[in-house]
Amino acid sequence: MSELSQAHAAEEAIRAEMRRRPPVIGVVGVSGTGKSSTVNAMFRTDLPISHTTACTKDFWNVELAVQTSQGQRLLHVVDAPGLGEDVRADAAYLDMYRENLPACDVILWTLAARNRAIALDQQYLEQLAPFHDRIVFGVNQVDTIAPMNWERRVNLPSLEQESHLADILLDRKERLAGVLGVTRPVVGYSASRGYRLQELFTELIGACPPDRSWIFSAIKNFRHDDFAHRGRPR
Ligand SMILES: Nc1nc2c(ncn2[C@@H]2O[C@H](COP(=O)(O)OP(=O)(O)OP(=O)(O)O)[C@@H](O)[C@H]2O)c(=O)[nH]1
Ligand SMILES: [Mg+2]
Repeated sequence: MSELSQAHAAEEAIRAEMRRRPPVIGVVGVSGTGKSSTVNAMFRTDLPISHTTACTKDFWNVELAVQTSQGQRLLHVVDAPGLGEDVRADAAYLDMYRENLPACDVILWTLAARNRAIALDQQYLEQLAPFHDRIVFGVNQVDTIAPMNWERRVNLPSLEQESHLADILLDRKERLAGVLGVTRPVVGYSASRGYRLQELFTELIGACPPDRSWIFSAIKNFRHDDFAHRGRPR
């Protein structure tokens, strides 16, 4: 087979797999850490969020696409209900996680930067062992790190916040690795400020386990905001 026809065959294989089973990113974690806000900030969707009470009650599938000269590249993002909302809801939510996570190639597990008590996350992670190899931890809300003096003009953390963020990331990385038995990527970002979303996206695209990493390679040269929202989430 010539190089050209090999390239055509590879392109056809990508298109067929994109249609059959597009890449899927799941967004999970404790209630209020900003899962829905993160999906909205990255992909300009309008998933419901709440400033006050637990919000997402079901798994929402958001279908995204980017148009290329070779056709469409697809990406599905799944927004999960938050764990820890209520002790009476957790068992059912964990069952929903076990049911839905096998379809996710990569999982973003969100934490809130100011919350240093991660025993809940550790307990849930222990119950979700089959998915550990595909998790990226996102430490969201870095704009709220003390002393909360975000540099608005340049949209960056202040020097004090930057230094505290480094301590936070090191601490969470070590304590999460302690229950996982492996070190997974930990990215600090802010959904509200649109800070380090591209770094987070790049980390997610790179975190797919080997059997499906080729389908993620087909979208790795795009930015998160190249993916336009198509249709209503369901
Ligand atoms: N300051 C700040 N607030 C944020 C950020 N991201 C999310 N929030 C706030 O966090 C709160 C919860 O956001 P949601 O997106 O509803 O959180 P969730 O994880 O989807 O919550 P559940 O659906 O209940 O699991 C809202 O008040 C958001 O505005 C951020 O980067 N910075
Ligand atoms: Mg939500």
